[in-house]
Amino acid sequence: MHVVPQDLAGRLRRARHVAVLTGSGISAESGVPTFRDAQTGLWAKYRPEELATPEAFAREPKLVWQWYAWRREIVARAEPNAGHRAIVALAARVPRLTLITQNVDGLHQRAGSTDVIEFHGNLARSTCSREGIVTEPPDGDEVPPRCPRCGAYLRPDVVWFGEMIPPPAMTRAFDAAQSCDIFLSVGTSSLVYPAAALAEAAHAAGACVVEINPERTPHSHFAAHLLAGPAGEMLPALLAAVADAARTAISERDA
Ligand code: BJW
Repeated sequence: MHVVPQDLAGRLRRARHVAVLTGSGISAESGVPTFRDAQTGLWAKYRPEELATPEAFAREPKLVWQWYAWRREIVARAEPNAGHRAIVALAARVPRLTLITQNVDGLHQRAGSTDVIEFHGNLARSTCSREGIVTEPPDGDEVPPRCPRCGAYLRPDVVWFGEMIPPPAMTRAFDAAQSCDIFLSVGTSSLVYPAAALAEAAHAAGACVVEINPERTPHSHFAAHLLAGPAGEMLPALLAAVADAARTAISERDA
């Protein structure tokens, strides 16, 4: 059983707005490899940072499309885990919770989270590489498939290195980071910007930053609390501690 500091549980119980930023670590316990985890099988010889770029797609569209097709299959077989579900339950306990995810796997939505800010897109969707319009791939064997409107290649609707974060996601995420009382950074290496700047903005605005990760990150030094363990265990433990704090507060009020 993981011990959650009592002052953190009390603070979370009283919070008016909680912002949660998740990274690929939260889906690790669902069997989806983290972004920087060693790739397996056919993909072991490629570095993810080199495939997730517009330059790689321009050079080798078939290879990049096939990498995403492989990852789509892994995600389709995966199920949300206790960490995803704990965020759904936490949202029901606090007046306001903003969930921002860097993940492209859609597992938060499948767990029941609504209004998720998808900072880096979603690999289940495809867009036209020329016009940027979200489009269903047509039937056929061509890889990558072509846009039915203009004939350009379709690409996954994700944000690659060097590309802009969708402006509405950027605005909503930074607004939440700057207005929350508590910022939970869950399962992210905090290496990729501008997502990593969200915790920095929350800290600068006076929020209590909590990091949930088995490993330290470049943000650990300013986190008020480090819950060093897997998200699938730490988030349910945090939720249970908040429920305990709420029960204690009620019995003290009624005593
Ligand atoms: C567990 C766990 C368990 C394991 N429980 N935890 C400032 C400084 C330096 C560079 C830049 C900067 N600003 C911008 C840049 C450039 C670049 C960047 O950040 N580079 C860095 C690598 C240095 N950023 C960009 O290019 C961004 N665009 C941009 O800045 O545009 C500017 C612009 C302006 C105007 C015009 C044009 C452009 C875009 C970044 C897009 C990133 N996209 C990706 C790919 C998405 C599609 C895909 O998945 O293929 O997003 S990259 C990849 O990294 C992916 C992830 O969402 C993201 C974050 O990774 P994440 O989730 O943190 O995964 P890992 O693997 O790194 O870490 C997993 C963690 O989980 C670890 O810590 C484990 O310990 C932990 N863990 N098990 C809890 N059970």
